[in-house]
Amino acid sequence: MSSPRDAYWMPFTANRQFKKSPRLITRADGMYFHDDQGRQVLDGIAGLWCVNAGHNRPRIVEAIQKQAAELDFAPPFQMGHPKAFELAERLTALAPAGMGKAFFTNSGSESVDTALKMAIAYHRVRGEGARTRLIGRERGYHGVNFGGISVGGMVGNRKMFGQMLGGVDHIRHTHDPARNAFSVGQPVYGAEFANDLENLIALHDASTIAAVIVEPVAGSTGVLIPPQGYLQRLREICDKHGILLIFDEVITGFGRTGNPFGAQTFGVTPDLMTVAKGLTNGCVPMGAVLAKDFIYEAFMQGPEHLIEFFHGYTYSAHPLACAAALGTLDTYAEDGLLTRANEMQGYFAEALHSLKDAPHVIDIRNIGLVGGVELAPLPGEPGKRAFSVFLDCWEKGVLIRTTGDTIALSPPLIIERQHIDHIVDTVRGALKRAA
Ligand code: PXG
Ligand code: PLP
Repeated sequence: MSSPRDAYWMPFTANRQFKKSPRLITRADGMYFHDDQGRQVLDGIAGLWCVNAGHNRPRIVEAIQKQAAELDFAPPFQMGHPKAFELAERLTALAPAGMGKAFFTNSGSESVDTALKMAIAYHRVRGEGARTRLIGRERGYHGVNFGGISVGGMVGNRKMFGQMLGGVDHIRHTHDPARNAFSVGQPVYGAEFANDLENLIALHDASTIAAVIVEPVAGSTGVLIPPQGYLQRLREICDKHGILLIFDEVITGFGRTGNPFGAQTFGVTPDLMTVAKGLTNGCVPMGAVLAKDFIYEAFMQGPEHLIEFFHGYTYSAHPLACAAALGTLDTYAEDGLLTRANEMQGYFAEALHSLKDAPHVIDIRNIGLVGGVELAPLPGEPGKRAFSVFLDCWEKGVLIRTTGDTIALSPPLIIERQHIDHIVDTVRGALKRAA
């Protein structure tokens, strides 16, 4: 029987559970959502890791309103509009040195597939067309398009969808609770996981490998912080073998770890970087790929009237998205938000790790303003315990996120100490009530 809510096939949602007992958000402001029951709910996850400046920020709202009335759309192919160029300048100025080019997309998933295509094409335009292989990592999340799920490593996102891209291989993930459980910040053990890349090079030969893609901090899979020295080791191996290193910074971008990008927090510069989410504070869909200059330059050859890279989206650099992104970057700058996680991370870490003795907790992980609290699964029912904690927190007025049996927290970067206390106390209460 169809109900008024049956037509909407919801993404990454337990549709039947939701429709029996919907959670409808109607309004948001600052650190809070408001639901259709008139309740206020503290946002512990920045919407979905994206509303880094908090909700309903006036500069961004005004920028969008003004843009909608001024220029609704401009074709992005063989045409441009001023804000696209301005945004590319502003964005690359925040990026690590040498990453001077920005290509626009509409999401993290599109950014990932764009970066993978850039990597393969880059080698081809340089005469190394045999370098087509892509290397991802177990438990990686790189969005939901075919390229992204091929290099991704979350079984639920892959197993239903056939063969995916050929010529993809994976290194191991870095989660090692036996040695690293309850690490504060970067775990000590595990740089050697990066040596898996050497094994794959020995297996396939470097001359067949285009790129390696990893999240600096794996978010979606349950907040896995890179072990000390791990990303440096990956960089060294890529350099030694002429392989491009792609950082997927869709979650770590825009201040999450205490710097504009994770690359800066960890002191490792990739060749390509994918961003989305916080680029527009979640207000208008937008993503981007930031590229080192040498990658762009490699494409700039042949007759000048010819297109150099056969790729782009109808809505690449959409005027509304560019306006939202510029308003967002202004807001980040005015409020010092891209480094605020540095100031708050000590308090956040202490509060989070105070859950160590709460029921069911088997590991806690954190960096900047992102945290993971891993629970022992209910026997034979993976994910169920954490989902019950999620529902309990929602009832109590706090929005958290769970993936498997890990609770993920990634609050807006405007968070204050009392909000951190509120989130952690609510999670603690829910853990006490959980089966
Ligand atoms: N790469 C990474 C590292 C991401 O975290 C994407 C790509 C895809 O972005 P789009 O905009 O296409 O969704 C993401 C997105 C979760 C969760 O629960 C995380 C994401 C998306 C949905 C859920 O952790 N991250
Ligand atoms: N499908 C069809 C039939 C199209 O014409 C287009 C774009 O023109 C697309 C898909 C791709 O859409 P987008 O550029 O928004 O990704």
